[in-house]
Amino acid sequence: MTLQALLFDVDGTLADTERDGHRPAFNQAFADAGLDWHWDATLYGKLLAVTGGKERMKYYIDHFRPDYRKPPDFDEMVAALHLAKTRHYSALAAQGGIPMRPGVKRLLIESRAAGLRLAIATTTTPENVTVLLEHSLGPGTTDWFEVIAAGDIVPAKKPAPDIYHYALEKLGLAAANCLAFEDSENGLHASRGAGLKTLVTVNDYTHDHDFSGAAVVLSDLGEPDAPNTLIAGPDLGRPYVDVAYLRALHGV
Ligand code: XBP
Ligand code: MG
Repeated sequence: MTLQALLFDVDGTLADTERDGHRPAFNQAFADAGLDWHWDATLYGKLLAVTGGKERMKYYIDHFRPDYRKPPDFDEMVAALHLAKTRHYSALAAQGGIPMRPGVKRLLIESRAAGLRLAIATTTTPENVTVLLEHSLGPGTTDWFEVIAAGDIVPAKKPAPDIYHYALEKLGLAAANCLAFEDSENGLHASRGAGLKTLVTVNDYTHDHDFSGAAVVLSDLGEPDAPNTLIAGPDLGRPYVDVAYLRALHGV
């Protein structure tokens, strides 16, 4: 089976969005609403067990704020907070505050030149993907991705495989012709659940996750002048991920 397409997670994989974007955006939305909700980095790391910002806010109240009395319109309140948070996230991304991780832009350019098809499979809100790509990857780069499968478009978010099944269906490809790129345990469960061989790059929030089932675990995608670190899996003898590396990994 030949390698034909690459499916990328967004948050934590394309960019360190949880650190640079989502957490500050949530806190700004809470402050705007006059709420005494504040997510520091440690608490946020725990809350990341739940994917989806709306679901994460509900999880926070249910598991960390027994003191908080939900108003009758709590679901509507969470939805409104999430819209505000997404506005703050977009502003942060539009200011260029959420840079691509090492090797991401290089690999995307190389992969396009090699004729590999590109797709996104993410839990985050579609608007967040567009604003991040436009401002951190470059103007018009959303067009590089044939499929942008994001957010509430599927009934169940990661670790459910739904978003990857949706992306594969839109691509019209079998999982065996693709590689997935992820950063977290939830993400890996989702991609593996869809039968996808998966390359994991870790970050501060996910380096201690269980990545059993990943094809390889790396510190990042690396650059010619900034080699990455192999954390688990085959040593393909290349200090950074390029198309030749992907073809070799896919063939392993
Ligand atoms: C990460 C998520 C998202 C973001 C927040 O998604 O779980 O919920 O944390 O974005 P992925 P929203 O790693 O699959 O890209 O607030 O828009 O959900
Ligand atoms: Mg992720």
